[in-house]
Amino acid sequence: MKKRISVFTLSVFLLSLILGSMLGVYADTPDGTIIYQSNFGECSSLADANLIYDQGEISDVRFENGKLVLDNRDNTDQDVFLKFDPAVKLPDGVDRFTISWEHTYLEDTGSSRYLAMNFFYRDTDNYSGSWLRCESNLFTCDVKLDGSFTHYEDLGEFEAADFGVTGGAGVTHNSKLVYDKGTLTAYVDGIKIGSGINENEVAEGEFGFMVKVECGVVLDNFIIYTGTGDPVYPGTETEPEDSGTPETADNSESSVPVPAATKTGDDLSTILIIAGVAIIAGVVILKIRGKKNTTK
Ligand SMILES: [Ca+2]
Repeated sequence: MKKRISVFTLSVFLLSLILGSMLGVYADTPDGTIIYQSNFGECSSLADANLIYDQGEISDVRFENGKLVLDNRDNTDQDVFLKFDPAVKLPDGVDRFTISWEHTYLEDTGSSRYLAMNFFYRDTDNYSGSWLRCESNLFTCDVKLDGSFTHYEDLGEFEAADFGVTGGAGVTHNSKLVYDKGTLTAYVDGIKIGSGINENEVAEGEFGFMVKVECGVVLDNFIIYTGTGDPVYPGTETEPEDSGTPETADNSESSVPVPAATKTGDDLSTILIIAGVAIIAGVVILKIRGKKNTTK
């Protein structure tokens, strides 16, 4: 009888271990988990950066000095939408994330042309996001959540040229979007420049971005991660690249896009393997115990 209880206890222990590990991964993804990252250092095509077109195409795409150049200035036809392949999505149960990137607009980019970050992207008519742009002398920020726009024009001390669509081409900035359960806040160079709230927002869909017609932009240090703090780089305490520092060479870069879909798949496989091994071990133990009991 004593042995039966210990086998039962062991089974319950194994089962709770399996369920615990599954719930742990799917309901409680830690803040700072990177779901996409690229410094574009080892890329020579959009596919290398896990990017695909979803609408339109940019005639001049190239990688220079470890940065992605998207020169859409000759395109007067339609805005170009890009997204990730494999798709980048939030892990289940996560509704807080940060997108951070470095951008430089090219000379002669048209007035009010810009790069826009999209999230909860279902298609070109159905997504949320934010764009930061200059309109003549005015720097504006739009925040789009669940189809409703908030347009910010009074952004205080900012000079349009500093944010560079027309006058400020060639100036590199670090932008960041922080989404926290329906509240979106936009930062440029660490300064808050706009925000929007929509409590009805559903945290579903993919991540991507849009390059406006007549816009040329250089992208670097692109990262999407869970939570509103800092990203956690696996196996290292330091960031792989000091964002904002101009690059001369790309030797120091570790440019490996981390698509969410692959990560989630790997996690799932690991769980299934662990669960399988645990179940087999449990059955073997039960059989051995059973044999011992019958031989006694
Ligand atoms: Ca780079």
